Amino acid sequence: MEEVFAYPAKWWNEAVIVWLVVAVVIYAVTAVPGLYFIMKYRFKPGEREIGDHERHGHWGLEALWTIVPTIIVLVLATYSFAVFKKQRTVPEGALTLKVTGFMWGWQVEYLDDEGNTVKTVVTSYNPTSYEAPEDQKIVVPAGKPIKVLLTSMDVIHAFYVMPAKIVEDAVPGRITYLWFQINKPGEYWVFCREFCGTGHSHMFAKLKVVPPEQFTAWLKGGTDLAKKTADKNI
Ligand SMILES: [Cu+2]
Repeated sequence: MEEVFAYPAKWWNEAVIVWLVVAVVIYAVTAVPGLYFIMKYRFKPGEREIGDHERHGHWGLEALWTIVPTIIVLVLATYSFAVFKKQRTVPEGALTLKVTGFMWGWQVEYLDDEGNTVKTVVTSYNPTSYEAPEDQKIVVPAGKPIKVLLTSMDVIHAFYVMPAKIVEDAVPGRITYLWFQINKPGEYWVFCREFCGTGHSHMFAKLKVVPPEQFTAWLKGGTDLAKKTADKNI
């Protein structure tokens, strides 16, 4: 069985396939006969002129093309709502981060079970490079659900966790949330995805996904994550 890379990315990818297949099939069963009928019933001089427009209804056909699309719409709506529900329901045992956007960076607070901040990472604006210093990387454990509480200090930003394909607005004076889980350790991008000013295009951060033991060590104050990571060569 193929290992799942990230949630909710997995469900989006599936949803795209489902919608694409339905759309292509509907296109085929409507457009292809459509083209055929355009040719078959096109106007020919002397044919079907005045008084020659009798219409015959067909109840079976009418019922078919009312019932079948209704079923398709209901199935897609139910399926899509189930995906939406999964994407909005944070799994048990999630690690909680409080992320505050500002022009132009992110302040990431790691909260314990009581909601106290145990560690803070602040990313900064870097107009000249796409590298991030080690102490500005947002470190999270692999294979664990991460809940992100979002807000903003100034204007509306949006926290986009690219590998997990999830985004949510960070609005001043309000707390929004999202959750994600990435199973494969590595370094990934987080972007601001709401145009928030001249520094917007550089409002990115590196998300560093590490094995859970390494994460625990890092959270306990170990600032030697860079060294450990290099030693283990991941
Ligand atoms: Cu922003």
